[in-house]
Amino acid sequence: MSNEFPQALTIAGSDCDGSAGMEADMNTFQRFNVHGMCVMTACVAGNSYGIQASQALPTDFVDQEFKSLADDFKIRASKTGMLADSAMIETVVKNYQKYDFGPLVLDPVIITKHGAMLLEEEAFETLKKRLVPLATVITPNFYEAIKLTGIKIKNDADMVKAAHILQDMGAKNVMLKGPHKPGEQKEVRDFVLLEDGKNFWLSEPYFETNRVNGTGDVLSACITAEISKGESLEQAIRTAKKFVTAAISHPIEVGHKFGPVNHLVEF
Ligand code: PXL
Repeated sequence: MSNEFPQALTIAGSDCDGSAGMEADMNTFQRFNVHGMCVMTACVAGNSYGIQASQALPTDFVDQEFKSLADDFKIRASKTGMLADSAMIETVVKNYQKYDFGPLVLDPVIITKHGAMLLEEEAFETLKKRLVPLATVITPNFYEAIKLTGIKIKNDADMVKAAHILQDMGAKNVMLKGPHKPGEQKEVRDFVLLEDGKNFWLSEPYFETNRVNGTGDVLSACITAEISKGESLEQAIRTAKKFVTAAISHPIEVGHKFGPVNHLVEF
């Protein structure tokens, strides 16, 4: 077997309702014609009303997941999602440094849009010190950028400043997602700062909906899928922004409250 088909990895938690986490990542990998694999870090019991319970997996089991994949596959790009706690971050760092799993897309999953914590507070420092320096690209949302940089982000200049701080913390490239203010805005603007200093804004229309579960997961999974196929990071970021906008603006009817974005949207 030649093992050359594009292969991508998500290191993430499972969300049992399929809207976010590992399931959203795997759907997105498939949508972009990449063979997806997953190192599962945690399991979340949840639905469109919220999260009811979550459980981190034993780190020695996670070690074995990495080894099993490394022993057989040729993973060309990886992403992280929910990492739960410091011990899990350390496990991911150790394994990512041990094996060659390609560029790393770091989606710093901290809290859901509805306030459920997906990373323990004491793990922020571990994330900043140990994982951010390994990131090929970091894709924080507005709230996560505030948490990671410690600055108040009130305007475009603050977003630019935050992106530079994240780069100074060791992330090679930054895609910082702009705020969403229901009723107040016509577009969602993200700021991108690349390793060579090139920077630009990406803007797409704002679509008012409560079906946005998994938005960040789908965005970072799309970037991962595209770079696993050899696409440039800049083009992968541009594609991901367009795809997420399409996935949000063509909602599907599942669940009673906060539904998922449409992973299968025509694109
Ligand atoms: O979308 C963030 C996220 C990531 N990973 C898991 C989740 C969620 C949100 O619910 O459950 C496992």
